[in-house]
Amino acid sequence: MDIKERLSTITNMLYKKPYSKCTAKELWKALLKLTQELTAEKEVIDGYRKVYYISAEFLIGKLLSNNLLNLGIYDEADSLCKEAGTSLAEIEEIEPEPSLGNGGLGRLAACFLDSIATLGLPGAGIGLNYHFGLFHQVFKDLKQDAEKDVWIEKDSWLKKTDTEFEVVFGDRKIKSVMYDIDIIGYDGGVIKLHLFDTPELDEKIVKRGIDFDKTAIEKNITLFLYPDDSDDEGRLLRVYQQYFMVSNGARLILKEMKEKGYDLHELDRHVAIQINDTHPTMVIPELIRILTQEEEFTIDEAIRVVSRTVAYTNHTILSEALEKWPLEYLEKVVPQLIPIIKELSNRVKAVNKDSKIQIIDENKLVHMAHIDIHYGYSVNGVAAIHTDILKETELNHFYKLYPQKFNNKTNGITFRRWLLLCNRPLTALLDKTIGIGYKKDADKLEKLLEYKSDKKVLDALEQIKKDKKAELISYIKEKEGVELNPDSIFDIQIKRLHEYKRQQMNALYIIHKYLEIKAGKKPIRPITFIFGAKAAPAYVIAKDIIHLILVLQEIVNNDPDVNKYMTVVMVTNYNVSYAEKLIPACDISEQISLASKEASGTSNMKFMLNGAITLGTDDGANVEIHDLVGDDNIYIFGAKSDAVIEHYAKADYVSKDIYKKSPVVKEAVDFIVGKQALKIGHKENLERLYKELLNKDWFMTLLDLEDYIKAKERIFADFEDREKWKRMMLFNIAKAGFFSSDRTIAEYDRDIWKLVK
Ligand code: 26V
Repeated sequence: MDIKERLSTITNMLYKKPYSKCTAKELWKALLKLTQELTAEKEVIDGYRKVYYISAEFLIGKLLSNNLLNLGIYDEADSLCKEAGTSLAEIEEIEPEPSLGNGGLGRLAACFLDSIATLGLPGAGIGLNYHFGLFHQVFKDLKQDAEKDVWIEKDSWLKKTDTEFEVVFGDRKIKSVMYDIDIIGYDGGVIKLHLFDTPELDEKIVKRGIDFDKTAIEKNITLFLYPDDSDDEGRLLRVYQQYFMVSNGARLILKEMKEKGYDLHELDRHVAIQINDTHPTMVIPELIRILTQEEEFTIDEAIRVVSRTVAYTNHTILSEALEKWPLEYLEKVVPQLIPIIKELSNRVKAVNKDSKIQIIDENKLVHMAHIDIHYGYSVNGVAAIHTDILKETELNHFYKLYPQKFNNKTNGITFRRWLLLCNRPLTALLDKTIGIGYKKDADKLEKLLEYKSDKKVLDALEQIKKDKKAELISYIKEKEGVELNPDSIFDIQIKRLHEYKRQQMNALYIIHKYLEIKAGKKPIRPITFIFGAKAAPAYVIAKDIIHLILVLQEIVNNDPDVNKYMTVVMVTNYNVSYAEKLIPACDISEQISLASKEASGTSNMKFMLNGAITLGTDDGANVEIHDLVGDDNIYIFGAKSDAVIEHYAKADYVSKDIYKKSPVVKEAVDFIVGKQALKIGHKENLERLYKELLNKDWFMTLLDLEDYIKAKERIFADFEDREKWKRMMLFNIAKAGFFSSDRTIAEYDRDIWKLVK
């Protein structure tokens, strides 16, 4: 039966009418059902050895278009929708976006599942089913406000399974139930994302915004991702969540081993467990506990087999983000793990007294990453420079102990979502010029270089960018009520809000430009500055930075002297679907983290693939982009990571000195607490941010500001050399193949998982 007939059968059954008479909402449900039926007919990839990717986040995005594409029926489904007077793009607006992640770490996990399924590798994801996700961002009074993000509807991709466990904590037991989401590979098989939840959850305990009783654990455990951890109750809840995730995960893995008739003593032969950052670390003591207490392993046997099964990925060098739990929290929440954790700690101490590598430190803090490194068989960073910094600086003591465990796996992105789906015109152009081979083998994108002097192709690239800008303009007009100029340069920074990513530096540039225009120095071409970012609700300065950007948006966009030349917009509730609209429309990709601090970045890769030019520091994967495209096709500025690391080591960075020395810097910083800003914004927020920049500036914004301003002037000027710019676009697209997550996953498999025999 073909797709058309099958859709008809479904709509007749559901709505007693043909698909051509259905509304967009009805078609969404019918296509969901059709996709689920087609998926059920496919085989779930299995094998002798399987990887379990355990992660607190899976930022999978909307799935309908992605699944239809990967099933090879996108175009057909789209034309059927058109017969009904709608389109897949329109239906996509109805589909809720699963809110199961925060930023790059979660999106990476999603790209990885897509590639695992596409490459036909036996694997699964294990995580939690947060009912209200991270949070839904709204702006009120020029400030971020957080609301619950309701994404689960009656008809959804989630399928309840009959897998149920009971998770035992020190002070309670909580029932669990497993939900599955099918992950469909591109022209490939199916794997499962297992999301654990509890039937005891009570959504009604969320009162105002995202407030709820943090002590009612069984009612709240899967309500939110990263609940506020500014107090003990919040931090304890995070430990409950983590143990809930790994205890269920461990049970599932062992259950599958047994069902396949494997001997648990051979766990390491059949299973690789990839620990995505430290959130799932407790899976190590938990597996050891189960094997010793329930499976008659000796402690030596259990430690040995588990250590050969788990591998750890580090995603940050920021010390405040490396989890350390007070032992007393763990004693309360998971007392059964305490003897194991102490045993693991004692074994380390027995052979090495170095305080830097201990699991339990002198303050009775348990260093989760240290458990992973001592008792895992692989430790990887996520970009070349990041892995080098881990080896040479942050984790140097561990590297000296276990050099063989350390390896790099430069991140990647799935080209299905970040090219084939979000930029269909560019995909069509590539198909026409270089053929379709790049869809299975991303390195083939390099063939595009043959067209570097082909006027038709270069003009087509420019036209696609224009069209994508036009689409974004109408979307932003509708969502944010802001009018953008189609002839302006689109300069975009979209990522979690964090001081090290330095959205505040971009804001200071905007102030600088605003003042220049006010003084009569007009830019050759108007510029549109776009931001998208959520700040953790307890991260005060991050929220102050959002406030500053929203204040600037008001000032700039309402100033008739200026708004012809520049516009600022911070989009509301930035998420995966917003990214899919922003990235293809971008001219300048802002990747301006303080060198050494951005482990990799992945939006830099998405932008590059869509023909945006990177303006960035020598950090994360920017370094590899730079190596690939060469000096002529990227704009790199600012202090290098070595210099930054040295500043920290010597503690010799004083932001006030730069402020005093540089009139340009001073003028921009002073604007934050000047009359104009205070008239619109809040004194408390603006003054706090001003003081932070002057007296601390831990992420060295002022250090790079002047250089950043120069680099921006250079890139804006070059935008006017249209021939040069189009060539740069082409170069970036052609060289992006390396960043396919298919390559990354093939490397994980080759070096760490070894799934293919
Ligand atoms: C988490 C937190 C949470 C509390 C507040 C401070 C803070 C700072 C950083 C983090 C980062 C957690 C790990 C993470 O998300 N890392 C990101 O992983 C991406 C995928 O590897 C990578 O591209 C990004 O560079 C990296 O920041």
